[in-house]
Amino acid sequence: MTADTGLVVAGFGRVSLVRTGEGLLVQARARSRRVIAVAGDQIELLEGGFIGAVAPRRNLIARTSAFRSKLIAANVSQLVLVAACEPPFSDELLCRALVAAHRAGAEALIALNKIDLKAGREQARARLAPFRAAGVEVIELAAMLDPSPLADRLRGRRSVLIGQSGMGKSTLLKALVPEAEVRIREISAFLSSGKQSTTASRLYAIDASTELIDTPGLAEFGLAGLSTQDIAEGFADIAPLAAQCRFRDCRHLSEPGCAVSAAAAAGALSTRRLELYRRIVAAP
Ligand SMILES: Nc1nc2c(ncn2[C@@H]2O[C@H](COP(=O)(O)OP(=O)(O)OP(=O)(O)O)[C@@H](O)[C@H]2O)c(=O)[nH]1
Ligand SMILES: [Mg+2]
Ligand SMILES: [Zn+2]
Repeated sequence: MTADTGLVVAGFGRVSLVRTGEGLLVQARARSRRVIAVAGDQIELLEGGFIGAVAPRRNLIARTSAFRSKLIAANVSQLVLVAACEPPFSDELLCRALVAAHRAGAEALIALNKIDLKAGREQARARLAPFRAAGVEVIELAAMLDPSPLADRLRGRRSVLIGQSGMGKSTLLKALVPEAEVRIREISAFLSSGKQSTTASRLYAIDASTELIDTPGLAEFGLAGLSTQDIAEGFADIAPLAAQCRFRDCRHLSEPGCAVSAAAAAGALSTRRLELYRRIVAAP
């Protein structure tokens, strides 16, 4: 048997849509129930349309509850967290995705979309101010008018669009991917052909070295399994303060000598950031 390698463009359970080395799109099926591939996975493609093995991952973005884990994408270089002026977005969800990005060793930035909408714009900016203060890059744009502010930031990377439903992820994708309609139709045909859910992530090429993954809107981003320390490290403003806490295992809840609590009390750390950190620690 000859083994070729392929890139998973969309995966659902045991079935995946795979781009072969020659650039063809083929459907492939895992032989084992234990093999689950997701967009961004490199797989071994066997004769007969079978998936041999999933190559070791550089990283895996997944959201995890106490009951199950949902794969979002594999081997990504950055997360683009899409928020919008309208409808309102959850800053807690953004925090959670930033923790996941940090944990995965991926870069992350926030794209504030629909900046053409005056309603909600100042409120959205205010909600993002604590993120900017923490050093998170925020790009403002209107996907429908001009997606170019994001284009530069994507070049040469594999990025995954993450955000709540209605934020404009797919609109961004359509504006950034050449021949997007054709590419979307190819993948949609596959996803609707079998029993596969239409809620899989989908990978698109912008150019030879630039890829963008569209994902279904999410309302929750569970971080079950992450320790308090893991979560603190995902907060770029809290992590450096933690080194100055009296106790090395300080959770920054109500411990004496906590430098994080002190910074918030002194106004050096946004109280909203601390509140979100504590909320996530309480129920990761
Ligand atoms: N005014 C305005 N509307 C936009 C912009 N970008 C997207 N929209 C609209 O926002 C709505 C939602 O956009 P989608 O791209 O479908 O959002 P999504 O994030 O992919 O949503 P899900 O697939 O449900 O997760 C659509 O009606 C878009 O036309 C923008 O820059 N300005
Ligand atoms: Mg969409
Ligand atoms: Zn502390």
